[in-house]
Amino acid sequence: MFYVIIFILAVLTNHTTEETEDSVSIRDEVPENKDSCGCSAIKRNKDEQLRDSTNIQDDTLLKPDRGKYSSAANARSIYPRTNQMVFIKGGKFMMGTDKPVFVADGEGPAREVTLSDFYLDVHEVSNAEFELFVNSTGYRTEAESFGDSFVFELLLSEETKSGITQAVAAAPWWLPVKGSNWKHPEGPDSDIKDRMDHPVVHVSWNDAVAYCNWAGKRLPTEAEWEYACRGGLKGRLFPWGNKLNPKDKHWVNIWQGEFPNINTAEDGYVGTCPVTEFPTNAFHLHNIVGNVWEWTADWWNVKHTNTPIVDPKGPETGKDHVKKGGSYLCHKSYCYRYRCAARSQNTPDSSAGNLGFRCASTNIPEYLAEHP
Ligand SMILES: *[C@@H]1O[C@H](CO)[C@@H](O)[C@H](O)[C@H]1NC(C)=O
Ligand SMILES: [Ca+2]
Ligand SMILES: [Ca+2]
Repeated sequence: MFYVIIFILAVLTNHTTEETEDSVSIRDEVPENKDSCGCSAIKRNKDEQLRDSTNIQDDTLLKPDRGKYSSAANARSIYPRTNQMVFIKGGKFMMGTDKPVFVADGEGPAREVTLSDFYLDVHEVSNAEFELFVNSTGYRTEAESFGDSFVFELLLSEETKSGITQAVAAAPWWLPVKGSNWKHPEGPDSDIKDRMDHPVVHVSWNDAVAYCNWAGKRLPTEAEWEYACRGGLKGRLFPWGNKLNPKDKHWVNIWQGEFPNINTAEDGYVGTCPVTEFPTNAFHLHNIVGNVWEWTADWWNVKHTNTPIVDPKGPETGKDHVKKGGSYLCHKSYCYRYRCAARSQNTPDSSAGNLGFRCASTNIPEYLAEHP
């Protein structure tokens, strides 16, 4: 009886002004066994894998002299540039939620966070931008050094699939594919020629940090990322509100159909989409949820106090880094993590075909200020 009343109340409020995150989660049921997307299962096992020792990164690449590389970051490219940043005025917001969908992920409690002003990339970093970085630095990603990366099974050719014997136990749809990296997202028989404007994938946290340093930027903190995701809205699930498809439109690149076997791609994309696709939120950000997961600077932990905090940077140290936003593989039944409060984690050297990043900055790099 109790539940019936709540249900009716929820339906009645459906057509009033937008509900809060709390009221939505009562009506909008999520299956109980939904924690099984394997979002964080795709990790390198350091004991079993050896990096190709002839390709150890030059440490100076990871901590470059910013001035040295920033002009290269503004070099000409035959591709449309996607490195624009938007100014985000700091302020106070509620980070996390008191109605977590995945309690074990540390989505709660809702806590007051105050942030200083910052800048954030309008788009996920694209293949074209990443190629510019590699062209001017000779950088080699960790997936290239390790010789493999994780790819979602349905995206692989039969030939590539036939050569694979292991899978990820917790998430058998993820396969470690030899020769897959940012230039060959689904293995050696694939390339990025027709998706230079798609987000770069198969980049580790370490790769993302190297890129952002080169561009005179840095990774956003988790708090900055979430504040940006919420776009000034209070207590909403998504960057645009609480309904997934307002105006009967698709607002995000996720999975439609039945995970993990049938992707109907009603939103137009089975895999990644161009970084400029889908409507922006109020802060002018594209694909802040969906398309690809985005690395943040913070180490992962799941215990938060609700003491108000200013410019939090996460734990001092840890094993995994926080990633936010979900990806084109997320479906509500398995990975309802395309919500601003949702989070997941991976080791700093892990990479996969649905994990990318965007950069933040405290001050806008000079080359971008000069060329708005
Ligand atoms: C990187 O260099 C290659 C080879 O010179 C060139 O074909 C490509 O267009 C460059 N990429 C970008 C993004 O400028
Ligand atoms: Ca899709
Ligand atoms: Ca994204």
